[in-house]
Amino acid sequence: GDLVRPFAAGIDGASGGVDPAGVVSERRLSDLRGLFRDAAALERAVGEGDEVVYRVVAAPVPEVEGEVPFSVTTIEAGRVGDEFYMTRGHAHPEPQGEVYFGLSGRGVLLMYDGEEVRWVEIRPGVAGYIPPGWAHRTANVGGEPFRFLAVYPGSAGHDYAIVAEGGMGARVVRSAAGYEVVEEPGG
Ligand code: PAN
Ligand code: ZN
Repeated sequence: GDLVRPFAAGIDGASGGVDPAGVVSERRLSDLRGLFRDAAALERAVGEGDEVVYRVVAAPVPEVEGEVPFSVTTIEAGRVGDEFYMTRGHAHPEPQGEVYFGLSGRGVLLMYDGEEVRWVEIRPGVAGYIPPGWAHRTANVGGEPFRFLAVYPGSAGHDYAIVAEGGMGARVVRSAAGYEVVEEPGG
């Protein structure tokens, strides 16, 4: 098919905007059922307004082989029980790497290869590297929106079932120090 023509996109770290933008997607609390440990707290929060947990604004680059799609994710500040607001999480079924780059706020990039859990903190100016084959999820561990740029191969695909069913091997929860990453089988 036709490849995209050269272009530049504005990346607004204060709003999470991408200009020009392609697909924009939003995930609410009700889209995250089954992912947080405290299911009752999640249902209460759904009943109290079902707020948007995160939004992804993609640049207009198609997800096809050869292209390199990129997008900005904004995760709002908040928790379900003790667990910080987070993305659904997925793996790339064509094992290919991905780069995240922090734009604003503070988050944890959690990675899981099915056995080992690894995590890195992402702040503005920090790039996180996700190696091929590692499932990944981000959580906002700060008090303001957490934003990052994601860049990945267009042929990577997205497998959400692997995380929905098998978890990430750990949870990102509030602690006296601010947050901690707690390893938990099936978590
Ligand atoms: C990111 C994620 C984005 C939202 O662009 O897709 O942060 O997370 P979920 O896709 O798990 O809902 C990325 O990793 N793309 O490959
Ligand atoms: Zn990814």
